[in-house]
Amino acid sequence: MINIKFATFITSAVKKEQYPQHFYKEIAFIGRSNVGKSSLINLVLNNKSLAKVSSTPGKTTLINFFAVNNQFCFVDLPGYGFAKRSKDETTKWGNMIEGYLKNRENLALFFLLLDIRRTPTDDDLKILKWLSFYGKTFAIVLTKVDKINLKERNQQIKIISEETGVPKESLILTSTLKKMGKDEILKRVETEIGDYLESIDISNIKEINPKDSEK
Ligand SMILES: Nc1nc2c(ncn2[C@@H]2O[C@H](COP(=O)(O)OP(=O)(O)O)[C@@H](O)[C@H]2O)c(=O)[nH]1
Ligand SMILES: [Mg+2]
Repeated sequence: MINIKFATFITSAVKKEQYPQHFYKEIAFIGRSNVGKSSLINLVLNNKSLAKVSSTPGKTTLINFFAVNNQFCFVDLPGYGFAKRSKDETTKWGNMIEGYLKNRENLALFFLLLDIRRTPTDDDLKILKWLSFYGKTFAIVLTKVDKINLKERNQQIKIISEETGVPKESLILTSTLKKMGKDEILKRVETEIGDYLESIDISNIKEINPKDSEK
């Protein structure tokens, strides 16, 4: 199992030219605002300061890159679903996400977060369409599982599975409140990039200097 030793903020980006230049495989996270993305990234990385970075005013609408163990990279994509967002902002958001999906060869795995209590929205489904259009590997993570009882949970799992076309048993259940789901997330990451992790000798990898990549 992947052992998280440390994670550091690398840089923020909007377009391709601003993405960090590295060979790290990237694991991207996306979801509606308030779905629990920051909380989940914190749980997985045991690191409270990272989410602080991504909730810094201005940075929530950017793509934020974090190096993990100097082995791979977590990518925090901007949230969506703000009722008040203008058409212009929505277009900008779409271009940013689609641009990342289209252009980033490092992208190894994509986690789409859905609140277990909600039926997936058009925006959620739009992301799924892009993922299959660009042939990207993804997993669906259900958040806030603690908020409903077992019966409701099973009902929601059935609805979400039907709406997304993802088999029930492939949905990853999480609750940051109950510290549930961290191992499942890391296992999924390992399934995807385990061979790559074994192939790199981390003793040779230079420490990332965040200032370098922000130039
Ligand atoms: N009960 C419960 N609350 C959660 C969970 N995950 C996040 N929250 C709460 O949901 C709100 C939004 O979480 P946050 O991580 O900031 O969402 P983000 O906007 O997607 O980054 C916060 O008040 C969190 O405390 C969870 O698993 N269970
Ligand atoms: Mg957040």
